[in-house]
Amino acid sequence: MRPASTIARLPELLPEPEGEFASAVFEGLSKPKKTLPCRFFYDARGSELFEEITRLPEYYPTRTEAQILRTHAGEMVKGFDEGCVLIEFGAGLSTKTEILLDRAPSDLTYVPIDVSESALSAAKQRLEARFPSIAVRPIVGDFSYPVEIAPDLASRPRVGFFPGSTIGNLTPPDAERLLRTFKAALPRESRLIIGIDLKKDARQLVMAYNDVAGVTAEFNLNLLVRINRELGSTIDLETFRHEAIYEPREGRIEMHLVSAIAQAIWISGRPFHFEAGERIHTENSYKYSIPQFQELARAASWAPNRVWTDAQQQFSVHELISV
Ligand code: AVJ
Repeated sequence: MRPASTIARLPELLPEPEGEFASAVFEGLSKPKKTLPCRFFYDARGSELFEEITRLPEYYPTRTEAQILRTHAGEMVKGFDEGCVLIEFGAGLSTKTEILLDRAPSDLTYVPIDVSESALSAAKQRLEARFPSIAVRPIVGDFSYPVEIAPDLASRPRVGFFPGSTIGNLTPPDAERLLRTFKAALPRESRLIIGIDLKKDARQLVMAYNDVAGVTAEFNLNLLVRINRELGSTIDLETFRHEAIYEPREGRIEMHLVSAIAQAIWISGRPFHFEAGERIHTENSYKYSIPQFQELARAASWAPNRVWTDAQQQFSVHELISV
C-alpha cells in the first residue's frame, strides 16, 4: 500500500504497481519526444546487469564511492551520536553500509528502507550475523514518500544514508524535493550522508555509460526486452541501438534507444511510429560540482558540512545537517 501523501510523486525513482509498466510505456511513447522512465530498468535481469555494470573498468562510481567510504569511515562515524539510528534510503542489499557499520558505535540501530522485502531480509540476516550488537529494523516501502520512524526510536539521534548517486537520476527540482522529503525521517540536527557523482571530462563520463563490453547497452535495451515479454510485443532488438551522450548545458549523461530504421512497433495492439534515427530517452544521470550540490542542498534546507572525495575528485560523499 502506498501511503496517502500530498507530496508530489517522484516518478523517476518509484517502483511500479501492477499495470503501471503498461501505462508508463504507452504514455512515454505517445509523447512527441519519446521517453521511458529509468526505474523500469530494474527487473531481475536489469538488476543483474546493473551489478555487472558496477564491476566494469569504465564504470568508476561504485568502486570510487566504496573507496571513499573505506578511507573515511572512521571520520564519518564520528558524527554518529550514542544510540543513533542509521536510516538508509533504498538500501538494497546494504553492501556499502557494511563499510560504515564496521566502524559505527555498537549500540546503533540500522533502519534500511527498500521496496524489496527479499533484499531486506537477506541483508538483515547477514548484518545481524556480522554485527551482533547492531539492531536491524527494516522498513518495506518506497523512500520517495515521507518515512515515519517507529515510536520507540523517535527520540534517538538520526543519520540518513543515501549512497550511489541515485539522486542523479532526478532533475535538480525533483532532487531538491526528495532532499526535503527525507526530512520527514531526519528532523532538525539529523545528518545525511549522500553520495554524489562529480562533473568531469565528458569522454570519461561517456565511456562509463557506453562500455566496451556492451553491458550498459544490454541494460538499456533490456527495457525493450521487458516490453516484448511483459506486453506481448515483437520489437526487433536489432533495429535499436544504445546511445549515451553528455549534455554539458544540463550537466547530465543521457541514455537513449535509437531506432535505426523507420518503423512501427506494436504494443498491445497499438502502433508507435518511429522515424529513422528517432530516439527514446531512457535515463538522465546528473553530475554536480561540489559547490553546485551544496547549493542544491541549501535550497532544500540542509546545511552542507563535511565532504569527502577521492584523490582524482571523481566522486563525492557529503555530510549534510538538517536545518
Ligand atoms: C544507479 C542511477 C547511480 O546513473 O550511474 C548506470 C545507473 N545507468 N549505468 C547511474 C546507471 C547506466 C546509475 N545510478
